[in-house]
Amino acid sequence: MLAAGRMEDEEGPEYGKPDFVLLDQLTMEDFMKNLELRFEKGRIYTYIGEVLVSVNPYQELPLYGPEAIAKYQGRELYERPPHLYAVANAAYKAMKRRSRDTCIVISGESGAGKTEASKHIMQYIAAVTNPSQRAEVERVKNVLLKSTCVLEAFGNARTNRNHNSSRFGKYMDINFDFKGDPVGGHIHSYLLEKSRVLKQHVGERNFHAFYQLLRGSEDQELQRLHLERNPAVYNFTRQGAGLNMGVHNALDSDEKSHQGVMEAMRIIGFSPEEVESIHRILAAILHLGNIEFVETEENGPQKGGLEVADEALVGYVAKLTATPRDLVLRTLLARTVASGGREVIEKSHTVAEASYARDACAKAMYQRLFEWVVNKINGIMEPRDRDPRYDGKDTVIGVLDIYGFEVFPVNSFEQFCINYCNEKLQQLFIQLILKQEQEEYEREGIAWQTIEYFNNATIVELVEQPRRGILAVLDEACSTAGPITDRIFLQTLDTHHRHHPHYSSRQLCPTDKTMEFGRDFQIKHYAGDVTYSVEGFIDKNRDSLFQDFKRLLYNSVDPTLRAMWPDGQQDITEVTKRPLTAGTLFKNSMVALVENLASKEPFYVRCIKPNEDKVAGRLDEAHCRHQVEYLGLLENVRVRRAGFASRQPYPRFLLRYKMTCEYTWPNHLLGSDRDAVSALLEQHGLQGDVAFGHSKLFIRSPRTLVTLEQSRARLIPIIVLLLQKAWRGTL
Ligand code: AOV
Ligand code: MG
Repeated sequence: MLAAGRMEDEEGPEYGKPDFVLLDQLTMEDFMKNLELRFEKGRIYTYIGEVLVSVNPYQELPLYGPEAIAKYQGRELYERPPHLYAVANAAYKAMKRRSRDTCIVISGESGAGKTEASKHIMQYIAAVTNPSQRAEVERVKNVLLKSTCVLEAFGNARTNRNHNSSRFGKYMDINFDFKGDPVGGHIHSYLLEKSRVLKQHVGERNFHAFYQLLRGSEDQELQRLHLERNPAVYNFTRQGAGLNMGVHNALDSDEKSHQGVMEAMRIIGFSPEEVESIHRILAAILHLGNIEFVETEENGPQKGGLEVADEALVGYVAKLTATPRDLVLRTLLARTVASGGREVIEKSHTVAEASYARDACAKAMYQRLFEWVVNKINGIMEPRDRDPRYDGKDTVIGVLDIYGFEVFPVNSFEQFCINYCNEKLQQLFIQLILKQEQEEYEREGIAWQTIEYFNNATIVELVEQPRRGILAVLDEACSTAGPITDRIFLQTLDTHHRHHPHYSSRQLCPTDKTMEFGRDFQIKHYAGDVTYSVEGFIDKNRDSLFQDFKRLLYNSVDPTLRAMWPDGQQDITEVTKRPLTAGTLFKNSMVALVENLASKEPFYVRCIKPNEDKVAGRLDEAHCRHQVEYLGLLENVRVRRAGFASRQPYPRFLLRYKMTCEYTWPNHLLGSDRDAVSALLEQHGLQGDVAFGHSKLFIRSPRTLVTLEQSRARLIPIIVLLLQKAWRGTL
């Protein structure tokens, strides 16, 4: 078990190296030994330069809270033991000092601790800002903090990999004014895994919000919604009915969370009517899920041989969505189609079509609800009451917490998108940390030996390449008129990628029995091999919903629900343009995300999952080694070691340390800043640890910086005293 002791300021040798760069020898064995040693001692954080490696402890450690925050506030990265707070602080300082947008990119596989990390970062930022207690800033901070709880309720679910797994990607910008206080924010959400609304794997649950509503509502409220408390009553929640949230903290039951979410929504600024609408929509989705269709003998003009097994449910859906009952029934049983010109005819569904349409509607209702919640929060967080003198000069810290790489026994379109997203982020990491680093040495004229690393660009290409990439082939299949099967889609993929080193299928590799013929393809991802079942790919990519449902919900008298369906205004005869597919929309949003992140100064948190069983304090060596390998952490250290831990432009270096040297204080009279820096380092005996670039000083070991920092800290009180005396004229 972990020694959950108090956080120490010192990082003695018994805790291993706080930075992997400081390892005596850089082998995988040494890396793992250091990681394990630190983990055993409750040191879950370790640096690689400015990158933070974090191992999920699966238990509460006394590392967080106001006391710990105070220790990191305003400090330099190396002054305190490695911590998320130090990274948050570094990102904040970089933004404030240099007026540069920064971002914190948190990556790692499902359950590695990304979401928890993002919450600690937000808490740090909230704690260290707004010392003057401005009301507007407090309001924004409250919304920022509380939004997490609401989004988790609607966007997280229990999976077999993580009991509180994010089923959407989240990138949150926090806007800061010229004083460095948060004045607003914006959340971008990425592809919610909405298929979960319909179906969950054994041991998994639907989104938390459903169980919270059922288990946490008062009896009266449930009666109003025509709901029963037991989730086993509903098709959509039956699968996970016996399961609790299962989150780390045992107190976090659905019931308690419900109260927390209600409170958070109130604080954020959701009106009671809006909260009521949200609950009605959730309830309507649950009822919709229980509606079943049966064929009838009689062939009435309206029903066309189809009817709903339990008509009371139709009444509930109509009441909860504030739409006419007859119309709900008609929309469930038939659809209108344009038959040339402005003519429309009504076409009855078969049982299969009606069930399909019902499911598509349930998924879409949930997705629109989720997006509406995100937009509502964004509206409230939009920066307002800006000082006109500084308007438009906000700087931003972005925090990225996205769904981690995941593999399940059966993987579908959603896993494909999630894992593609992780490939993109890994690529960005390579570009920013490895490539950029090497390029800088070249630019500055510093001798450099290139380091080999696995570049996953080829896998990203396999997915997103125009025309031949998997997404393009999928789109092509979706736009083909007439019946196109998942099997044909797979065959086309095989034709295009039969020689691709990262693609295979059973047809191409008949000896591989892990894949099923005509059903699966496999991608060798940077983080491991994943077999995807093509079943449902085309359908999920097309993501269509009959216009009748959109129109029905747009015509609701509930203003909140109506606002979620603006496209319901269109008439069936006007709906001709094919909308972008889910895959293409996702790809576009990923490209934009990566561009956005690349334009900011990045800070990285690399999360590691210690074991597959969510057990506290147990680190499985092989499991972690695999992650260290695919995350490219050893290469990261190598680049850092071959290179230099820190680099600073000469003027900035002088500004900070000139007081520590008689030749440079208060101003140097030497030829150039570079000469002055050289004299300063010589006086400290540190010249052996640095290299002089064209414009920057490159410092090999963090110890050099620590020595300089300590020397500076010793001198500051003396200098302050001298200055005070000078002002008083007593000197
Ligand atoms: P994830 O965000 O990386 O997975 P989470 O942040 O949800 O993973 O972490 C999973 C669980 O691990 C949490 O619910 C906690 O129980 C525990 N945990 C994580 N970090 C800590 C910590 N610092 N201290 C204590 N417990 C922790 V996913 O969202 O599935 O990719 O899609
Ligand atoms: Mg998460």
